[in-house]
Amino acid sequence: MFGSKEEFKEHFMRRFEQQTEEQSPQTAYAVLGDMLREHIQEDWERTNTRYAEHKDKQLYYFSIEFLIGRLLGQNLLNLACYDLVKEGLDELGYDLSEIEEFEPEPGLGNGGLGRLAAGFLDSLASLQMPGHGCGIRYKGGLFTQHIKDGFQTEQPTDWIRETGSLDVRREDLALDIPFFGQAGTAENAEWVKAVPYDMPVVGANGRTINTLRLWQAEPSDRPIPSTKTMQIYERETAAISDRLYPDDSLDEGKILRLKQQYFLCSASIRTILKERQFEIRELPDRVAIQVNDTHPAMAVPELMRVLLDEEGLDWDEAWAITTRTISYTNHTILEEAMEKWDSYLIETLLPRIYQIIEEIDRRFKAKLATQQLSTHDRHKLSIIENDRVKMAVLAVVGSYKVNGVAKLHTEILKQREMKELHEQFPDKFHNKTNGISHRRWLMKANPELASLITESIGSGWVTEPERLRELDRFAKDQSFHASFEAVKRQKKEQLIRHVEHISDSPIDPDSIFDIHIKRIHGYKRQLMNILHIQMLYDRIRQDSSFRPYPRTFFFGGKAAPTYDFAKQVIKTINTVAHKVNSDPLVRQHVHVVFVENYNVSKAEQLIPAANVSEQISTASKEASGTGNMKFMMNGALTLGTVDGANVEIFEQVGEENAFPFGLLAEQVMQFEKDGTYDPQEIIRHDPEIRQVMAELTGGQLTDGIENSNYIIRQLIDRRDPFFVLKDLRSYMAVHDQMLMAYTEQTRWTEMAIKNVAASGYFSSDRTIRQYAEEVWHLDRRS
Ligand code: 475
Repeated sequence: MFGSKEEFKEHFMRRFEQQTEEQSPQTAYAVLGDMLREHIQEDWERTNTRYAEHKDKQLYYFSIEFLIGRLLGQNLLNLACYDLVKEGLDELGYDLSEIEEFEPEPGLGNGGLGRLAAGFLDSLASLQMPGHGCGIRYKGGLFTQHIKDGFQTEQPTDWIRETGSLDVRREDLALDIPFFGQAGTAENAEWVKAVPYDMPVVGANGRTINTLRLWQAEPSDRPIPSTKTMQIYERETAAISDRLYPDDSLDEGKILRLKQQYFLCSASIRTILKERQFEIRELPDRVAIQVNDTHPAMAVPELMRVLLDEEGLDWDEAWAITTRTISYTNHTILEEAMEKWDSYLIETLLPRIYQIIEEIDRRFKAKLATQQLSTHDRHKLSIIENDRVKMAVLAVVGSYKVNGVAKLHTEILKQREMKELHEQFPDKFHNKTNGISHRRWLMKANPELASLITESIGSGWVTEPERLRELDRFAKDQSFHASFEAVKRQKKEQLIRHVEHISDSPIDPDSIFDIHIKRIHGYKRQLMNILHIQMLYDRIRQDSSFRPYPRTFFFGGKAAPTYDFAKQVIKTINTVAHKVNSDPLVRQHVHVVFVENYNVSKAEQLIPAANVSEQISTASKEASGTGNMKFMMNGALTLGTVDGANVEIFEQVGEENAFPFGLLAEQVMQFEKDGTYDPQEIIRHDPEIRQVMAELTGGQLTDGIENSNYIIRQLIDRRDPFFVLKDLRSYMAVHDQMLMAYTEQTRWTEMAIKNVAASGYFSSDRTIRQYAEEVWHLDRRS
């Protein structure tokens, strides 16, 4: 940020003294924010001018979530002045990491999908590519989680009210969006003003500063419909950007959500077209729009609407442009997460959009009419079916490229979930295996490991992460082992300092840190993990020869407030934790810690400290997973199912350097088809599982039976749809293997190093380069 430390200090102090507030770390945070804003302003403008002058094709990444995490530290790091600022502040008596803690985390996402979008922006700017985000500026991000008596409680999070935010209100770009009213004319419509807030996205070591444009909903100046009072209108308008839907993979299906989706798409598309400096027919050569899952799939009919009604193109021209501009990423095959909107809802709220969707559907069906297709196939190929609009079908039909997020997931899409669509459009489908920002997950979260790597192989990996492979040379190097182990130890101690206040007994840094952090969900199988822990408890107490190497199991994650099963899983984890941790014998071997309010900042503390990465989804259900990649990059070994990107992790590092287990995707899908899996059979034949089930159904794992009814219903009445009991034996066995491996310290460290070495492939820089080349056709500039 400044030529020298002295210059920084001087500037900082000058600003600091102008402040009326007391000179606290909080004020220091605000001052740093101001300095940063000023510092990047020029480069930000320069980037925009450069794009305009060079007529670069621009990418817009449409996403209902951008889980950006804290920005101060990451921006300083990307500007290559983190160390300088840290040292300068040190000399002034301030601790930068303490100041960073004052930044409220903008929780503008639920989990993987939102975090992926944020990581992609980091890679785009760092690769100096013209790629921007379009999203919503939710006033309240994802709720703050506290644990009370073992249960999750939810408090609203207000991240905006705090100072130091870098975004800029762009009143000049505000526009009105119509809802309801008459198709085509928008007569009697209810208008909502969309105001963009632009957030700079600072690329690493370059001068590229892209834009994350977040839209805020406000009352418009236009007359309101006579059927509404001002008060109701204002409330309903504010609601559009009031809060993020706290559900992940469960579709709440609320009209408000539909409003949010259209609000985002319409404001973004109209602005892109209004600001353009080219002929409308050039759109596909000048703009690419990526829709992140189906939430922004309204982009398809909205772009059609603008081209038809505002630009005056005919249908065929408009369709050709739309389907060469938009591409779509699918993130899940879970039936309940596949968005389907009741036709009447869209028709009432967005009458013109509904007409266009109907016409897209009609023309597509007309095209199919000439083919010999089964009724089943025709169903699968309908956009509108049984008075519902299937957003995924709309997104596929309206895009030129469609991708899954890991090899296995893409294959499942092509061969099963979207088989019929794939047959119609074989060339549209492609895979883009997800990636993570190595700048955040290695350089920022684990500077100690990053330095060690650079000392050993040089800094080439920073811009070419696949060069982490060069670490393989050190996999057997004793002195490297010692340094590597020292870093892991240091990160474990740092984590302990962060979490010890929540733990009822001291955490042993010599124990194996086994970490399971992600949204709480049936398919992610936190339940399997905690049942296994309870089985360890039983075994330790019943078998005096069973004294396993000490392990600390960490859990973290939020449950959607309406997802009762997931909430009971949290209660189970905390009940078993209490039981295990307060047993003097068991606690020498097993310790359980539930980390409250899991978010990006917590992940940055947890992941570098991990020895074991729990990635245990039911095979076929986790589209990719990205936490798995972060752990690997920090030298944790994956204990996981052959699912999502785990498959590619095993491929990259070799199965011998990981712990795969469990049913394969085909086996799961076969059981789902033939219905032959019977959990009761397992309970009957396996005494240990029988015991833990008896404890569960007796209410011992949840302080009473009423706190486990949803779990029991799922395992017994619903016949264990996520194969928890089916995979439990295999899970126990792989844990035993892992324990054996851990006791061979040298071998373990070697495996951990190999994981870091093989993790470069999972940098989102690789993913973004692939999208840029194969989908967006962006020119790379230097
Ligand atoms: C997958 N979120 C991961 C990750 O590709 C994958 C759904 C509905 C409403 C709001 N949010 C969602 C998701 O579907 C989601 O996070 N999906 C995840 O996307 C990135 O790595 O396997 O589950």
